[in-house]
Amino acid sequence: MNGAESLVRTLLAEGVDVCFTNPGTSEMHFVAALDRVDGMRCVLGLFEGVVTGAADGYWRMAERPASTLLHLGPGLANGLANLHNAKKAHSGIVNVVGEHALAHLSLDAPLTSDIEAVARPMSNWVHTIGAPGGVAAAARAAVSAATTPPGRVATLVLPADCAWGEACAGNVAGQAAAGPAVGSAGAAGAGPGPRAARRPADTARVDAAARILASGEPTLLLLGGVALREAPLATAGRIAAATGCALMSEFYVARQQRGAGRVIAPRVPYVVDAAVAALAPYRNIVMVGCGEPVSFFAYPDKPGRQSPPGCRLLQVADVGQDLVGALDAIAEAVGARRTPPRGVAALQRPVLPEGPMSVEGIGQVIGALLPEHAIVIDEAVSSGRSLGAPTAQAPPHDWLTAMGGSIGFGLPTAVGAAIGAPGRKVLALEGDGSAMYTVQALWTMAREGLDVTVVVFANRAYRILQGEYAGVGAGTPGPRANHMLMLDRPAIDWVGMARSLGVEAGRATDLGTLARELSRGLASSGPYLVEAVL
Ligand SMILES: Cc1ncc(C[n+]2csc(CCOP(=O)(O)OP(=O)(O)O)c2C)c(N)n1
Repeated sequence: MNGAESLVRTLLAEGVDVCFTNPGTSEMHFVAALDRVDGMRCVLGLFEGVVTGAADGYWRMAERPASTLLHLGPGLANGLANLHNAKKAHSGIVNVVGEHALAHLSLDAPLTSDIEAVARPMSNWVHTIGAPGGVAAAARAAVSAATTPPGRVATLVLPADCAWGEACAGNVAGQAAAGPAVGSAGAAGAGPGPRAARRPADTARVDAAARILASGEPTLLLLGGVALREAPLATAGRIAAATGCALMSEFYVARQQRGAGRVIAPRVPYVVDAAVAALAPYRNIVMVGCGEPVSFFAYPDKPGRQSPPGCRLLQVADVGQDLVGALDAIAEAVGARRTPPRGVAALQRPVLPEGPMSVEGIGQVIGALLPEHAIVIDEAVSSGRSLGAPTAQAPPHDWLTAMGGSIGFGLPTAVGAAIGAPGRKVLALEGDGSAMYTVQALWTMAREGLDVTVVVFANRAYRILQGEYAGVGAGTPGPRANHMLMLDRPAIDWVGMARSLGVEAGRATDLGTLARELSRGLASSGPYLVEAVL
């Protein structure tokens, strides 16, 4: 067995059975191993940003890592923006990056680069394999790193000679020949190695939080990470009922469970003035699974910290700690364990609107039609400003956003979410500018027959940047500046684009047609794209 086959077998033994790929010559032995080893679902992406974004979406829904296969430094570099989003979202990913054979590196062939240097900023763990016999142990260590709570980006560099060289048959079962910090647990066929548990919350912080919450002072309980799942949200709702505190979630959410039956935790607004106003009433902010609310960017004359002056901030647990346990302990301490939760959403959909396209109307259409257990990928940018309220009482669903703010996240993440949660409808809401970054994902949706409905909000502009332009104090854009913010010449034909990539599509220019087109997409079991012209 060669090193590449040992890698595939070890990943499978560790429970990693999906690989998003975009290979090249140096990865051909990994590709060849796929024909010899059963069980790895391989999904081709036509750009590495699709590959890495898909791995992010997969983790968020499947709650276990996928692997990626990337071609040397440039392939990895193409995937970095979505690895940045994944790292900020604390998604576990095992990147496998091909490298030249070790003896070839000194020749400085065209694709030679410092792969570890490229990997490091967007990875939590990086390791280059030194010998074929070290592949299995390194792969196990990579999976262990990726699954360390809350979830980490692990990048494993696989030199071509380590892929084609003989890895002794027993190696899958675990003798490391070379390489640092590569643990020894777990044999092929014996199931995955041990996984790190979440660290418990500090009891002194839990007690301090309980005292603050019970004080009667205006207090906000701010939630992030897995505290935004149904059960911990219900616990937060009990705490709110018992203490009178308010509940919110951080602005960007890796995965928030919302809709009927779930406790409502509105997101802190994006716009600084709105965020500052939303947080102004509170003397205390108690944080579980997130940090303090800060502005996305610095603006002249606007605060970076959004909490009011003098507000007491207490982080009970960071995103990698036991958030369920932390909330349970607070509930116990404030006597809320059996209190019915406050703020549970009742099922109430908006009425389907008619008339010209508007941001408010879009929210109502989505709220009226969102299927039960849908997975919403929200990269609607300015067109998504009014999605929160009209979907809060829709049937239960999950909401995913780009934690790292790097656009081009939505379509790839939809691919990964669909593969990570089969049987659930994925609805990707996309600004047209954002969708263009990783539009190749549509082809993967078509090829894999994924159940994804995409709505592209074709305002033919980087609309949000027109507001940001004024926000940073640059005034009103002149014609040359505006030229950098408009996408209307030429206008992108999204229906033609989708069809050329194998995805059926339709166009809507008013709310009634949007509802019909969205219904059509949601009724189909494969991918469908709606171009919503604003
Ligand atoms: C990788 C990356 N490049 C650039 C940006 C800056 N940026 C933020 S929003 C935006 C435009 C988004 O346009 P679109 O998706 O059409 O949404 P709209 O603003 O029109 O609602 C850009 C370019 C970014 N966030 N990430």
